[in-house]
Amino acid sequence: MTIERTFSIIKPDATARNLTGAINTLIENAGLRIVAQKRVRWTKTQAREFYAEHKARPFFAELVETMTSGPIVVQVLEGEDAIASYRALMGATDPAEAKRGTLRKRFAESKGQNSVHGSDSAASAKREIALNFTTKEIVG
Ligand code: RTP
Ligand code: MG
Repeated sequence: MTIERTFSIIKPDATARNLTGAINTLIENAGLRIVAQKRVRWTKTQAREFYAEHKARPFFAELVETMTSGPIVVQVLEGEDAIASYRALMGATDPAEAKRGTLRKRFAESKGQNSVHGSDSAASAKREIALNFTTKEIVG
C-alpha cells in the first residue's frame, strides 16, 4: 500500500457554479482525504509559473486567462495511489471523452473550462504542492 499526496485545483468555472462542495463530496467518497485546502485567486505570474511546461502550447494564453478569471480552491489530497486515483476520478481533459462517473463528465463545460486539475506524476505533485502550500498548512 502506497499512501501518496497529490495536488488538486477546483478551477474558476467550477467555483463560479458553486460546485466546491459537490466536488469535495466525490473526492471524499473516492477515499481521498483533503489534508490541505484554501480558496485563492492567482495572479498571472502565479498561473504562468504553475503551467510553465505548457508555455509553448497554442492554448497557453487562454489557460492563464481562464485560471486567473476567478477564485480557485487549491488542495492537497492524500490516499492510496492518490496521484493515479485522482486522475481516474477527474477523467479525460476533454469532457466529451471523459468516462461516466468522472468529475469532468459530470461538471466540465469544455476542454478549457474543465473544472478540475490533478497532478500527473509524483514529481509534478511535489512541485505543485510546494508552489501552493507551506508544510505547516498541510495537516495529515
Ligand atoms: P490538468 O493539468 O488541468 O490537470 O489537465 P490535464 O493534465 O488533463 O491537461 P494538460 O494537457 O496538462 O493541459 C492543462 C490544461 O490546459 C487546458 N487545455 N486547453 N484548448 C485546448 O486545446 C486545451 N488543451 C488543454 C485544459 O484546461 C487542461 O486541463
Ligand atoms: Mg496536466
